[in-house]
Amino acid sequence: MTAVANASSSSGASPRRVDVLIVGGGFGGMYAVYKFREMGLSLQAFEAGGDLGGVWYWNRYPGARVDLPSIDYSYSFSREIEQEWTWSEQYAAQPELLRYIDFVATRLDLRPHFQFNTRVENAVWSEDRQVWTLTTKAGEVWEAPYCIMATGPLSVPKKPEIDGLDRFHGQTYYAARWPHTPVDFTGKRVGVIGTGSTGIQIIQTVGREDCELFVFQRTPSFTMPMRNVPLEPEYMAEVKRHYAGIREVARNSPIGGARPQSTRAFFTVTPAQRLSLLEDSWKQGGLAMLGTFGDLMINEEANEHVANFVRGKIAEVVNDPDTAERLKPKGYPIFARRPCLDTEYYETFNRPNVHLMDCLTDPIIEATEKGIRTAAGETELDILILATGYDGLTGALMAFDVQGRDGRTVQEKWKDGPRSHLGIMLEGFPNLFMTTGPNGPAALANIIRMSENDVDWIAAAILHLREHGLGSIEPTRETEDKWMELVHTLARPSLINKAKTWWVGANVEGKPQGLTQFVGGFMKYREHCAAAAAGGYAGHRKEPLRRASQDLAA
Ligand code: NA7
Repeated sequence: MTAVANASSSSGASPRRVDVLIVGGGFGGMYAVYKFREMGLSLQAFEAGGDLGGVWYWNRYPGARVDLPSIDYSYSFSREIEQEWTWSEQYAAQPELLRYIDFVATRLDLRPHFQFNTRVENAVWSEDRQVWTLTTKAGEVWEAPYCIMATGPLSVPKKPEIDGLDRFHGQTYYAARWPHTPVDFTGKRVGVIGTGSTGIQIIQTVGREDCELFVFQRTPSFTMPMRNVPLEPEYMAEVKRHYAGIREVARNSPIGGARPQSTRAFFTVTPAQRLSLLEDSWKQGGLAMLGTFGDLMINEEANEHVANFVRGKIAEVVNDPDTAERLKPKGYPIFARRPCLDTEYYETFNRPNVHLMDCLTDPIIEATEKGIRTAAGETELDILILATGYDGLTGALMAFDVQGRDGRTVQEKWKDGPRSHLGIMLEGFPNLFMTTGPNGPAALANIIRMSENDVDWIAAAILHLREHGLGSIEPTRETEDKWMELVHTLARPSLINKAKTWWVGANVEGKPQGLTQFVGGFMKYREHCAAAAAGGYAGHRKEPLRRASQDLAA
Protein backbone atom coordinates (compact mmCIF):
# COMPACT_ATOMS: atom_id res chain seq x y z
CA MET A 1 0.00 0.00 0.00
CA THR A 2 2.84 2.36 0.84
CA ALA A 3 5.49 3.35 -1.62
CA VAL A 4 8.24 5.91 -1.62
CA ALA A 5 7.43 8.74 -3.95
CA ASN A 6 9.85 10.07 -6.51
CA ALA A 7 8.81 13.64 -6.06
CA SER A 8 11.57 16.00 -5.06
CA SER A 9 11.25 18.35 -2.11
CA SER A 10 12.48 21.88 -1.55
CA SER A 11 15.10 20.60 0.90
CA GLY A 12 16.29 18.00 -1.61
CA ALA A 13 15.46 15.14 0.73
CA SER A 14 13.56 12.24 -0.73
CA PRO A 15 9.99 12.20 0.64
CA ARG A 16 8.78 9.18 2.53
CA ARG A 17 5.25 8.18 1.72
CA VAL A 18 2.47 6.89 4.00
CA ASP A 19 -1.32 7.01 3.93
CA VAL A 20 -1.79 9.36 6.88
CA LEU A 21 0.40 11.96 8.56
CA ILE A 22 -0.53 13.01 12.08
CA VAL A 23 0.84 16.05 13.89
CA GLY A 24 0.56 15.98 17.68
CA GLY A 25 0.91 13.37 20.41
CA GLY A 26 -1.81 14.46 22.82
CA PHE A 27 -5.09 12.63 23.33
CA GLY A 28 -6.24 13.42 19.77
CA GLY A 29 -3.03 12.30 18.06
CA MET A 30 -2.79 9.13 20.13
CA TYR A 31 -6.31 8.05 19.27
CA ALA A 32 -5.80 8.98 15.61
CA VAL A 33 -2.75 6.72 15.43
CA TYR A 34 -4.69 3.85 16.98
CA LYS A 35 -7.75 4.36 14.77
CA PHE A 36 -5.94 4.64 11.45
CA ARG A 37 -3.67 1.73 12.24
CA GLU A 38 -6.76 -0.39 13.00
CA MET A 39 -8.11 0.65 9.59
CA GLY A 40 -5.00 -0.80 7.99
CA LEU A 41 -3.58 2.54 6.91
CA SER A 42 0.13 3.22 7.04
CA LEU A 43 0.95 6.28 9.05
CA GLN A 44 3.56 8.49 10.63
CA ALA A 45 3.01 10.78 13.59
CA PHE A 46 5.12 13.66 14.89
CA GLU A 47 5.36 15.21 18.33
CA ALA A 48 7.44 18.23 19.31
CA GLY A 49 7.76 17.01 22.91
CA GLY A 50 9.95 14.19 24.15
CA ASP A 51 7.01 11.85 24.75
CA LEU A 52 3.24 11.55 24.47
CA GLY A 53 0.74 13.54 26.50
CA GLY A 54 0.42 16.94 24.82
CA VAL A 55 -0.48 19.55 27.39
CA TRP A 56 0.09 17.01 30.21
CA TYR A 57 3.60 16.35 28.97
CA TRP A 58 4.50 20.03 29.15
CA ASN A 59 2.46 21.25 32.13
CA ARG A 60 4.30 19.77 35.09
CA TYR A 61 3.84 22.78 37.31
CA PRO A 62 3.08 22.28 41.03
CA GLY A 63 -0.58 21.43 41.55
CA ALA A 64 -1.37 20.61 37.90
CA ARG A 65 -4.61 18.65 37.86
CA VAL A 66 -7.49 18.04 35.47
CA ASP A 67 -10.67 19.95 36.24
CA LEU A 68 -13.09 17.39 34.80
CA PRO A 69 -13.73 14.12 36.64
CA SER A 70 -11.06 11.57 35.65
CA ILE A 71 -13.76 9.07 34.78
CA ASP A 72 -15.01 11.43 32.08
CA TYR A 73 -11.55 12.63 31.14
CA SER A 74 -10.44 9.29 29.76
CA TYR A 75 -10.79 7.33 26.55
CA SER A 76 -14.01 5.48 25.86
CA PHE A 77 -13.01 3.69 22.65
CA SER A 78 -11.45 0.64 24.33
CA ARG A 79 -13.40 -1.55 26.74
CA GLU A 80 -10.11 -3.19 27.76
CA ILE A 81 -8.48 0.08 28.76
CA GLU A 82 -11.57 1.16 30.68
CA GLN A 83 -11.53 -2.08 32.61
CA GLU A 84 -7.78 -2.37 33.16
CA TRP A 85 -7.10 1.21 34.25
CA THR A 86 -8.19 2.37 37.71
CA TRP A 87 -8.30 6.07 38.62
CA SER A 88 -7.19 6.93 42.14
CA GLU A 89 -8.77 10.38 42.47
CA GLN A 90 -11.91 12.06 41.25
CA TYR A 91 -9.75 14.76 39.60
CA ALA A 92 -6.46 13.20 38.57
CA ALA A 93 -3.21 15.05 39.14
CA GLN A 94 -0.78 15.50 36.23
CA PRO A 95 1.53 12.60 37.23
CA GLU A 96 -1.42 10.19 37.24
CA LEU A 97 -2.59 11.54 33.87
CA LEU A 98 0.88 10.90 32.46
CA ARG A 99 0.78 7.38 33.90
CA TYR A 100 -2.58 6.83 32.19
CA ILE A 101 -1.19 8.15 28.91
CA ASP A 102 1.79 5.81 29.28
CA PHE A 103 -0.52 2.91 30.09
CA VAL A 104 -2.61 3.52 26.96
CA ALA A 105 0.45 4.04 24.76
CA THR A 106 2.11 0.87 26.02
CA ARG A 107 -1.04 -1.24 25.96
CA LEU A 108 -1.77 -0.21 22.35
CA ASP A 109 1.86 0.01 21.26
CA LEU A 110 1.48 3.57 20.00
CA ARG A 111 4.96 4.99 20.54
CA PRO A 112 6.67 3.29 17.57
CA HIS A 113 4.44 5.36 15.26
CA PHE A 114 5.67 8.67 16.67
CA GLN A 115 8.78 10.66 15.99
CA PHE A 116 9.41 12.63 19.18
CA ASN A 117 11.30 15.90 19.54
CA THR A 118 10.18 16.56 15.99
CA ARG A 119 8.56 19.80 14.98
CA VAL A 120 6.72 19.97 11.67
CA GLU A 121 7.47 23.31 10.04
CA ASN A 122 5.29 23.26 6.97
CA ALA A 123 2.57 21.35 5.23
CA VAL A 124 1.86 21.90 1.53
CA TRP A 125 -0.96 20.45 -0.56
CA SER A 126 -0.23 19.31 -4.10
CA GLU A 127 -3.38 19.47 -6.17
CA ASP A 128 -1.94 17.39 -9.05
CA ARG A 129 -0.69 14.61 -6.88
CA GLN A 130 -3.35 14.87 -4.16
CA VAL A 131 -0.85 14.64 -1.37
CA TRP A 132 0.22 16.68 1.62
CA THR A 133 3.96 17.19 1.91
CA LEU A 134 5.19 17.82 5.45
CA THR A 135 8.68 19.01 6.26
CA THR A 136 10.14 18.70 9.72
CA LYS A 137 12.58 21.12 11.31
CA ALA A 138 15.33 18.58 10.73
CA GLY A 139 14.51 18.66 6.99
CA GLU A 140 12.79 15.28 6.70
CA VAL A 141 10.03 15.22 4.12
CA TRP A 142 6.93 13.06 4.31
CA GLU A 143 3.99 12.72 1.99
CA ALA A 144 0.49 11.34 2.45
CA PRO A 145 -2.92 11.90 0.94
CA TYR A 146 -4.37 12.67 4.38
CA CYS A 147 -3.01 14.98 7.04
CA ILE A 148 -4.38 15.22 10.58
CA MET A 149 -3.59 18.26 12.69
CA ALA A 150 -4.05 17.03 16.26
CA THR A 151 -2.20 20.08 17.49
CA GLY A 152 -4.51 20.89 20.41
CA PRO A 153 -6.36 24.02 21.46
CA LEU A 154 -3.88 24.95 24.23
CA SER A 155 -0.44 24.06 22.98
CA VAL A 156 1.17 27.42 22.21
CA PRO A 157 1.99 29.49 25.31
CA LYS A 158 1.11 33.14 24.88
CA LYS A 159 3.92 35.72 24.97
CA PRO A 160 3.45 37.41 28.37
CA GLU A 161 3.81 40.98 26.99
CA ILE A 162 5.90 42.06 29.98
CA ASP A 163 8.99 44.12 29.23
CA GLY A 164 12.35 43.10 30.60
CA LEU A 165 11.67 39.43 31.36
CA ASP A 166 15.08 38.46 30.03
CA ARG A 167 16.70 40.95 32.42
CA PHE A 168 15.49 39.11 35.53
CA HIS A 169 18.44 37.48 37.29
CA GLY A 170 16.40 34.96 39.27
CA GLN A 171 14.84 31.76 37.95
CA THR A 172 11.95 32.15 35.49
CA TYR A 173 9.52 29.30 34.90
CA TYR A 174 6.71 29.09 32.37
CA ALA A 175 3.82 26.96 33.67
CA ALA A 176 3.36 25.58 30.16
CA ARG A 177 7.03 24.56 29.86
CA TRP A 178 7.79 23.38 33.38
CA PRO A 179 11.11 21.55 33.99
CA HIS A 180 11.14 17.79 34.54
CA THR A 181 13.00 18.14 37.84
CA PRO A 182 11.44 19.53 41.04
CA VAL A 183 11.78 23.24 41.80
CA ASP A 184 12.72 24.07 45.38
CA PHE A 185 10.81 27.04 46.76
CA THR A 186 12.13 26.79 50.32
CA GLY A 187 13.08 30.15 51.74
CA LYS A 188 12.54 31.86 48.36
CA ARG A 189 10.61 34.91 47.31
CA VAL A 190 8.32 33.61 44.57
CA GLY A 191 6.18 35.65 42.17
CA VAL A 192 3.30 34.22 40.14
CA ILE A 193 1.82 36.21 37.28
CA GLY A 194 -1.61 35.01 36.15
CA THR A 195 -4.69 33.90 38.03
CA GLY A 196 -6.49 31.69 35.50
CA SER A 197 -6.94 27.93 36.05
CA THR A 198 -3.19 27.42 35.91
CA GLY A 199 -2.20 30.26 38.25
CA ILE A 200 -4.82 29.19 40.79
CA GLN A 201 -3.47 25.63 40.91
CA ILE A 202 0.08 26.93 41.34
CA ILE A 203 -0.81 29.53 43.96
CA GLN A 204 -2.80 27.18 46.20
CA THR A 205 0.08 24.66 46.05
CA VAL A 206 3.17 26.88 46.29
CA GLY A 207 1.44 29.08 48.90
CA ARG A 208 1.66 26.17 51.34
CA GLU A 209 5.43 25.91 50.93
CA ASP A 210 7.96 27.57 53.16
CA CYS A 211 8.33 30.62 50.92
CA GLU A 212 7.03 34.16 50.45
CA LEU A 213 4.53 34.13 47.60
CA PHE A 214 3.56 37.26 45.66
CA VAL A 215 0.47 36.81 43.48
CA PHE A 216 0.30 39.31 40.61
CA GLN A 217 -3.40 39.32 39.80
CA ARG A 218 -4.82 41.33 36.92
CA THR A 219 -8.28 39.81 36.37
CA PRO A 220 -9.56 37.70 39.28
CA SER A 221 -11.22 34.44 38.21
CA PHE A 222 -14.32 32.88 39.69
CA THR A 223 -13.24 29.64 41.25
CA MET A 224 -15.31 26.99 42.98
CA PRO A 225 -14.34 24.19 45.33
CA MET A 226 -13.16 21.12 43.46
CA ARG A 227 -13.81 18.86 46.47
CA ASN A 228 -11.48 16.24 45.10
CA VAL A 229 -11.76 12.83 46.73
CA PRO A 230 -9.94 9.52 46.44
CA LEU A 231 -11.89 6.97 44.42
CA GLU A 232 -12.48 3.93 46.60
CA PRO A 233 -12.06 0.46 45.04
CA GLU A 234 -15.79 -0.35 45.48
CA TYR A 235 -16.74 2.88 43.73
CA MET A 236 -14.35 2.23 40.83
CA ALA A 237 -15.68 -1.33 40.52
CA GLU A 238 -19.18 0.10 40.22
CA VAL A 239 -18.00 2.64 37.63
CA LYS A 240 -16.38 -0.12 35.59
CA ARG A 241 -19.62 -2.09 35.59
CA HIS A 242 -21.46 0.95 34.26
CA TYR A 243 -18.95 2.54 31.90
CA ALA A 244 -21.12 1.99 28.85
CA GLY A 245 -23.98 3.96 30.41
CA ILE A 246 -21.63 6.67 31.73
CA ARG A 247 -20.22 7.17 28.22
CA GLU A 248 -23.67 7.29 26.70
CA VAL A 249 -24.70 10.03 29.11
CA ALA A 250 -21.48 11.94 28.40
CA ARG A 251 -21.90 11.76 24.63
CA ASN A 252 -25.41 13.14 24.96
CA SER A 253 -24.56 15.96 27.32
CA PRO A 254 -23.63 19.59 26.63
CA ILE A 255 -20.03 19.29 27.86
CA GLY A 256 -19.31 15.66 27.08
CA GLY A 257 -19.32 14.65 30.73
CA ALA A 258 -21.76 12.91 33.02
CA ARG A 259 -22.75 16.07 34.93
CA PRO A 260 -26.39 16.91 35.71
CA GLN A 261 -27.66 19.89 33.72
CA SER A 262 -30.98 21.42 34.65
CA THR A 263 -33.15 23.28 32.16
CA ARG A 264 -34.86 25.24 34.97
CA ALA A 265 -34.69 29.01 34.52
CA PHE A 266 -33.24 30.98 37.42
CA PHE A 267 -36.24 33.19 38.09
CA THR A 268 -38.78 30.36 37.97
CA VAL A 269 -37.90 29.41 41.53
CA THR A 270 -38.18 31.48 44.72
CA PRO A 271 -35.16 33.34 46.13
CA ALA A 272 -35.02 30.87 49.04
CA GLN A 273 -35.03 27.88 46.66
CA ARG A 274 -32.35 29.49 44.48
CA LEU A 275 -30.12 30.04 47.47
CA SER A 276 -30.65 26.48 48.61
CA LEU A 277 -29.78 25.15 45.13
CA LEU A 278 -26.65 27.29 44.98
CA GLU A 279 -25.58 26.23 48.46
CA ASP A 280 -26.07 22.58 47.46
CA SER A 281 -23.97 23.04 44.33
CA TRP A 282 -21.23 24.80 46.32
CA LYS A 283 -21.16 21.89 48.77
CA GLN A 284 -21.17 19.40 45.94
CA GLY A 285 -18.26 21.18 44.29
CA GLY A 286 -16.86 20.81 40.78
CA LEU A 287 -18.92 22.41 38.04
CA ALA A 288 -22.21 21.54 39.76
CA MET A 289 -23.18 25.20 39.92
CA LEU A 290 -23.02 25.57 36.15
CA GLY A 291 -25.63 22.84 35.81
CA THR A 292 -28.03 24.25 38.40
CA PHE A 293 -29.94 26.53 36.05
CA GLY A 294 -30.43 26.44 32.30
CA ASP A 295 -30.22 30.15 31.55
CA LEU A 296 -27.05 31.30 33.30
CA MET A 297 -25.21 32.02 30.08
CA ILE A 298 -28.00 34.01 28.45
CA ASN A 299 -29.73 35.81 31.31
CA GLU A 300 -27.44 38.53 32.61
CA GLU A 301 -29.48 39.22 35.73
CA ALA A 302 -29.58 35.56 36.71
CA ASN A 303 -25.88 35.32 36.06
CA GLU A 304 -25.21 38.31 38.32
CA HIS A 305 -27.15 36.69 41.17
CA VAL A 306 -24.94 33.60 40.91
CA ALA A 307 -21.79 35.73 40.65
CA ASN A 308 -22.84 37.55 43.82
CA PHE A 309 -23.34 34.25 45.58
CA VAL A 310 -19.72 33.32 44.82
CA ARG A 311 -18.50 36.80 45.83
CA GLY A 312 -20.28 36.23 49.14
CA LYS A 313 -18.35 32.97 49.60
CA ILE A 314 -15.06 34.80 48.99
CA ALA A 315 -15.96 37.32 51.68
CA GLU A 316 -16.80 34.49 54.09
CA VAL A 317 -13.48 32.71 53.54
CA VAL A 318 -10.92 35.51 53.24
CA ASN A 319 -10.15 37.14 56.59
CA ASP A 320 -8.86 40.50 55.36
CA PRO A 321 -11.81 42.46 53.88
CA ASP A 322 -9.57 44.43 51.49
CA THR A 323 -7.94 41.26 50.12
CA ALA A 324 -11.39 39.63 49.82
CA GLU A 325 -12.67 42.61 47.86
CA ARG A 326 -9.71 42.47 45.47
CA LEU A 327 -10.18 38.75 44.93
CA LYS A 328 -13.82 39.22 43.92
CA PRO A 329 -14.23 39.07 40.16
CA LYS A 330 -16.19 42.01 38.80
CA GLY A 331 -17.13 43.45 35.45
CA TYR A 332 -17.76 40.22 33.58
CA PRO A 333 -20.30 37.39 33.92
CA ILE A 334 -19.50 34.28 35.91
CA PHE A 335 -18.72 31.31 33.60
CA ALA A 336 -17.84 33.71 30.75
CA ARG A 337 -14.22 32.90 31.59
CA ARG A 338 -13.37 29.28 32.09
CA PRO A 339 -14.69 28.50 35.60
CA CYS A 340 -11.81 27.32 37.79
CA LEU A 341 -11.93 24.58 40.39
CA ASP A 342 -9.72 24.92 43.43
CA THR A 343 -8.70 23.36 46.70
CA GLU A 344 -8.64 26.06 49.37
CA TYR A 345 -7.49 28.75 46.94
CA TYR A 346 -9.17 31.60 48.78
CA GLU A 347 -7.95 30.21 52.11
CA THR A 348 -4.40 30.53 50.76
CA PHE A 349 -4.73 34.31 51.07
CA ASN A 350 -5.21 33.99 54.84
CA ARG A 351 -1.65 32.74 55.14
CA PRO A 352 0.91 35.31 56.29
CA ASN A 353 3.38 34.28 53.56
CA VAL A 354 0.95 34.95 50.69
CA HIS A 355 0.60 38.49 49.34
CA LEU A 356 -1.93 39.65 46.76
CA MET A 357 -0.55 42.23 44.33
CA ASP A 358 -3.50 43.88 42.59
CA CYS A 359 -2.40 44.68 39.04
CA LEU A 360 -5.71 46.34 38.22
CA THR A 361 -4.94 49.23 40.57
CA ASP A 362 -1.16 48.85 40.39
CA PRO A 363 -0.22 47.44 36.96
CA ILE A 364 3.02 45.65 36.20
CA ILE A 365 5.38 48.06 34.46
CA GLU A 366 8.28 45.70 33.77
CA ALA A 367 10.48 42.91 34.98
CA THR A 368 13.78 44.09 36.42
CA GLU A 369 17.02 42.36 37.33
CA LYS A 370 15.65 41.85 40.83
CA GLY A 371 11.97 41.15 40.28
CA ILE A 372 8.78 42.88 39.15
CA ARG A 373 8.25 46.62 39.11
CA THR A 374 4.76 48.06 39.42
CA ALA A 375 3.81 51.71 39.74
CA ALA A 376 3.96 51.35 43.52
CA GLY A 377 7.50 49.94 43.57
CA GLU A 378 9.70 46.93 42.99
CA THR A 379 9.00 43.47 44.43
CA GLU A 380 12.24 41.55 44.73
CA LEU A 381 11.98 37.89 43.75
CA ASP A 382 14.13 34.78 43.51
CA ILE A 383 11.68 32.88 41.32
CA LEU A 384 9.16 34.18 38.77
CA ILE A 385 6.40 31.89 37.50
CA LEU A 386 4.49 32.86 34.38
CA ALA A 387 1.01 31.40 34.26
CA THR A 388 -0.03 33.82 31.57
CA GLY A 389 -2.02 31.50 29.32
CA TYR A 390 -2.06 30.40 25.70
CA ASP A 391 -2.60 31.53 22.17
CA GLY A 392 -5.60 29.24 22.25
CA LEU A 393 -7.52 27.44 19.53
CA THR A 394 -5.75 28.88 16.48
CA GLY A 395 -2.19 29.38 17.79
CA ALA A 396 -0.85 25.95 16.88
CA LEU A 397 -1.97 25.89 13.26
CA MET A 398 -1.04 29.54 12.72
CA ALA A 399 2.45 28.82 14.07
CA PHE A 400 3.53 26.90 11.00
CA ASP A 401 3.21 27.23 7.29
CA VAL A 402 0.16 25.34 6.02
CA GLN A 403 -0.58 25.87 2.32
CA GLY A 404 -3.73 24.54 0.76
CA ARG A 405 -5.15 24.74 -2.75
CA ASP A 406 -3.45 27.39 -4.95
CA GLY A 407 -0.86 28.07 -2.26
CA ARG A 408 -3.36 29.81 0.05
CA THR A 409 -2.14 29.71 3.63
CA VAL A 410 -4.10 29.20 6.83
CA GLN A 411 -2.82 32.61 7.96
CA GLU A 412 -4.50 34.21 4.92
CA LYS A 413 -7.68 32.24 5.39
CA TRP A 414 -7.89 33.10 9.09
CA LYS A 415 -6.70 36.70 8.97
CA ASP A 416 -10.11 37.95 10.17
CA GLY A 417 -10.65 35.02 12.54
CA PRO A 418 -10.78 31.26 12.17
CA ARG A 419 -13.21 29.71 9.70
CA SER A 420 -13.81 26.00 9.37
CA HIS A 421 -16.50 23.43 8.96
CA LEU A 422 -17.25 21.71 12.31
CA GLY A 423 -13.78 22.69 13.54
CA ILE A 424 -12.60 19.70 11.52
CA MET A 425 -12.12 20.77 7.88
CA LEU A 426 -11.23 23.91 5.98
CA GLU A 427 -12.53 24.95 2.58
CA GLY A 428 -9.50 25.23 0.27
CA PHE A 429 -7.48 22.68 2.26
CA PRO A 430 -8.46 19.27 0.85
CA ASN A 431 -7.83 16.21 3.02
CA LEU A 432 -6.56 18.38 5.89
CA PHE A 433 -8.33 17.47 9.10
CA MET A 434 -8.19 19.01 12.56
CA THR A 435 -9.18 17.48 15.86
CA THR A 436 -10.70 19.86 18.45
CA GLY A 437 -10.27 22.76 16.04
CA PRO A 438 -11.73 26.28 16.27
CA ASN A 439 -15.48 26.64 15.55
CA GLY A 440 -16.21 23.35 17.24
CA PRO A 441 -16.89 23.17 21.00
CA ALA A 442 -13.23 22.54 21.98
CA ALA A 443 -13.00 25.13 24.76
CA LEU A 444 -16.38 24.25 26.22
CA ALA A 445 -16.44 20.46 26.15
CA ASN A 446 -14.46 17.45 27.30
CA ILE A 447 -11.49 17.37 24.98
CA ILE A 448 -11.22 13.57 25.05
CA ARG A 449 -14.85 12.98 24.06
CA MET A 450 -14.33 15.55 21.32
CA SER A 451 -11.07 14.03 20.09
CA GLU A 452 -12.75 10.65 19.78
CA ASN A 453 -15.70 12.17 17.94
CA ASP A 454 -13.47 14.10 15.55
CA VAL A 455 -11.10 11.23 14.79
CA ASP A 456 -14.06 8.90 14.17
CA TRP A 457 -15.56 11.49 11.80
CA ILE A 458 -12.26 11.85 9.95
CA ALA A 459 -11.83 8.07 9.74
CA ALA A 460 -15.30 7.69 8.25
CA ALA A 461 -14.55 10.42 5.70
CA ILE A 462 -11.29 8.73 4.67
CA LEU A 463 -13.06 5.38 4.39
CA HIS A 464 -15.66 7.03 2.16
CA LEU A 465 -12.97 8.43 -0.13
CA ARG A 466 -11.25 5.09 -0.41
CA GLU A 467 -14.43 3.11 -0.99
CA HIS A 468 -15.57 5.50 -3.72
CA GLY A 469 -12.30 5.96 -5.55
CA LEU A 470 -12.10 9.59 -4.50
CA GLY A 471 -8.86 11.51 -4.14
CA SER A 472 -9.89 14.43 -1.96
CA ILE A 473 -12.62 16.01 0.11
CA GLU A 474 -13.15 19.47 1.53
CA PRO A 475 -16.21 21.49 2.52
CA THR A 476 -17.59 23.82 -0.12
CA ARG A 477 -17.47 27.53 0.64
CA GLU A 478 -21.25 27.46 1.08
CA THR A 479 -21.07 24.65 3.64
CA GLU A 480 -18.37 26.44 5.60
CA ASP A 481 -20.33 29.72 5.43
CA LYS A 482 -23.45 27.98 6.74
CA TRP A 483 -21.53 26.45 9.64
CA MET A 484 -19.91 29.76 10.53
CA GLU A 485 -23.32 31.47 10.37
CA LEU A 486 -24.67 28.88 12.82
CA VAL A 487 -21.64 29.27 15.12
CA HIS A 488 -22.05 33.07 15.14
CA THR A 489 -25.83 32.96 15.54
CA LEU A 490 -25.60 30.66 18.54
CA ALA A 491 -22.72 32.66 20.07
CA ARG A 492 -24.40 36.06 19.72
CA PRO A 493 -26.69 35.89 22.79
CA SER A 494 -24.07 34.11 24.91
CA LEU A 495 -22.64 36.05 27.82
CA ILE A 496 -19.25 34.50 27.01
CA ASN A 497 -18.73 37.42 24.62
CA LYS A 498 -18.68 39.79 27.59
CA ALA A 499 -15.36 38.65 29.04
CA LYS A 500 -11.86 39.16 27.69
CA THR A 501 -10.48 35.64 27.48
CA TRP A 502 -8.63 33.19 25.27
CA TRP A 503 -12.08 31.88 24.34
CA VAL A 504 -12.68 35.08 22.34
CA GLY A 505 -9.04 35.76 21.39
CA ALA A 506 -8.82 38.80 23.67
CA ASN A 507 -5.73 37.61 25.58
CA VAL A 508 -3.35 37.91 22.62
CA GLU A 509 -2.50 41.31 21.18
CA GLY A 510 -3.63 41.77 17.58
CA LYS A 511 -5.61 38.55 17.44
CA PRO A 512 -9.03 38.74 15.72
CA GLN A 513 -11.71 38.90 18.38
CA GLY A 514 -14.92 36.98 18.68
CA LEU A 515 -16.34 33.80 20.09
CA THR A 516 -15.54 31.17 17.50
CA GLN A 517 -16.85 28.28 19.51
CA PHE A 518 -19.89 26.16 18.85
CA VAL A 519 -21.92 26.89 21.98
CA GLY A 520 -24.82 24.57 21.14
CA GLY A 521 -23.45 21.75 23.30
CA PHE A 522 -21.45 18.63 22.56
CA MET A 523 -24.53 16.47 21.85
CA LYS A 524 -25.78 18.92 19.21
CA TYR A 525 -22.31 19.17 17.76
CA ARG A 526 -22.30 15.40 17.30
CA GLU A 527 -25.62 15.65 15.48
CA HIS A 528 -24.16 18.24 13.12
CA CYS A 529 -21.14 16.03 12.51
CA ALA A 530 -23.41 13.10 11.63
CA ALA A 531 -25.55 15.28 9.36
CA ALA A 532 -22.45 16.54 7.53
CA ALA A 533 -21.45 12.97 6.69
CA ALA A 534 -24.94 12.01 5.53
CA GLY A 535 -25.78 11.70 1.84
CA GLY A 536 -22.25 10.80 0.88
CA TYR A 537 -20.82 14.00 2.36
CA ALA A 538 -23.18 16.28 0.48
CA GLY A 539 -21.94 19.83 0.93
CA HIS A 540 -18.38 18.78 0.23
CA ARG A 541 -16.29 19.12 -2.87
CA LYS A 542 -14.94 15.71 -3.80
CA GLU A 543 -12.38 15.09 -6.50
CA PRO A 544 -11.81 11.76 -8.23
CA LEU A 545 -8.58 9.96 -7.46
CA ARG A 546 -6.07 11.15 -10.03
CA ARG A 547 -3.84 8.76 -11.88
CA ALA A 548 -0.63 10.26 -10.49
CA SER A 549 -1.64 9.73 -6.90
CA GLN A 550 -2.92 6.21 -7.70
CA ASP A 551 0.52 5.34 -9.02
CA LEU A 552 2.15 6.67 -5.90
CA ALA A 553 -0.13 4.76 -3.59
CA ALA A 554 0.14 1.51 -5.50
P1 NA7 B 1 -5.72 31.92 31.21
O1 NA7 B 1 -7.02 31.44 31.71
O2 NA7 B 1 -5.69 32.59 29.89
O3 NA7 B 1 -5.12 32.87 32.34
C1 NA7 B 1 -3.98 33.64 32.12
C2 NA7 B 1 -3.79 34.58 33.28
O4 NA7 B 1 -2.61 35.32 33.07
C3 NA7 B 1 -4.91 35.59 33.41
O5 NA7 B 1 -5.14 35.81 34.77
C4 NA7 B 1 -4.31 36.82 32.77
O6 NA7 B 1 -4.87 38.02 33.20
C5 NA7 B 1 -2.89 36.71 33.22
N1 NA7 B 1 -1.99 37.49 32.38
C6 NA7 B 1 -1.65 37.25 31.09
N2 NA7 B 1 -0.79 38.17 30.64
C7 NA7 B 1 -0.58 39.01 31.68
C8 NA7 B 1 0.21 40.17 31.86
N3 NA7 B 1 0.95 40.64 30.84
N4 NA7 B 1 0.19 40.78 33.05
C9 NA7 B 1 -0.57 40.31 34.07
N5 NA7 B 1 -1.34 39.21 33.97
C10 NA7 B 1 -1.34 38.58 32.79
O7 NA7 B 1 -4.66 30.73 31.12
P2 NA7 B 1 -4.51 29.46 32.06
O8 NA7 B 1 -3.26 28.79 31.65
O9 NA7 B 1 -4.68 29.82 33.48
O10 NA7 B 1 -5.74 28.56 31.69
C11 NA7 B 1 -5.92 28.16 30.32
C12 NA7 B 1 -6.88 27.02 30.25
O11 NA7 B 1 -6.24 25.82 30.74
C13 NA7 B 1 -8.09 27.13 31.11
O12 NA7 B 1 -9.06 27.94 30.55
C14 NA7 B 1 -8.53 25.70 31.21
O13 NA7 B 1 -9.21 25.34 30.03
C15 NA7 B 1 -7.23 24.95 31.30
P3 NA7 B 1 -5.99 38.75 32.27
O14 NA7 B 1 -7.16 37.82 32.30
O15 NA7 B 1 -5.40 38.84 30.87
O16 NA7 B 1 -6.21 40.06 32.89
